[in-house]
Amino acid sequence: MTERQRVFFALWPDAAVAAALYGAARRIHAQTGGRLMRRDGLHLTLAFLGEQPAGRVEALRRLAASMTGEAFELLLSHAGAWQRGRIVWSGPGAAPPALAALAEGLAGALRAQGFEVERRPFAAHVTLVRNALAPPPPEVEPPVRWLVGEFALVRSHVGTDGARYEVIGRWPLPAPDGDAAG
Ligand code: 2AM
Repeated sequence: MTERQRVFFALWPDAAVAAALYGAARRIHAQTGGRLMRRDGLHLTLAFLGEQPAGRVEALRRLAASMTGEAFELLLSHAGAWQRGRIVWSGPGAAPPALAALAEGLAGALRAQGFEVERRPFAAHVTLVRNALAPPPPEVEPPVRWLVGEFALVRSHVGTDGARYEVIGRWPLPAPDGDAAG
């Protein structure tokens, strides 16, 4: 039997951003109840692929390396809920153009290579709580500022206590021309 891996492309925060996001998640969770996501698993999905034969992962790496994206700033200032309020997330007021371009570029490149990806429009969000019992506040206070300079390929190991994630590749997003670093 071919080994299969559950994989997706995502923005993966560094430790400082993960800590800030987790702080926001805890404050929101105090209002919503439910299951708080682990600090080391917080992420923003760019393109979800699901189960793939392990042999296809190399093609995903090549595809990622061929993407031409740019670094951008993401301000996670809004909160909301989906699935009858059970999934609570944080996201930007509007996705920065470089983020939308990266997600759409990945989806297009994946489809061109025969991978099945979601047809629904990209909705930038970081899931913070599952099985929420009450609605979140509409805003993340203070907002979480995330300077995004890379994207990642992530493998998810689904267990009885939720998913654990393993970053299996990272690719830089260079600063736009004329932008000072930092
Ligand atoms: P979620 O956080 O909104 O649940 C790993 O499972 C990541 O991929 C999660 O961020 C999850 O989004 C997303 N994901 C899981 N299943 C998906 C699907 N069928 N389509 C799109 N995204 C999915």
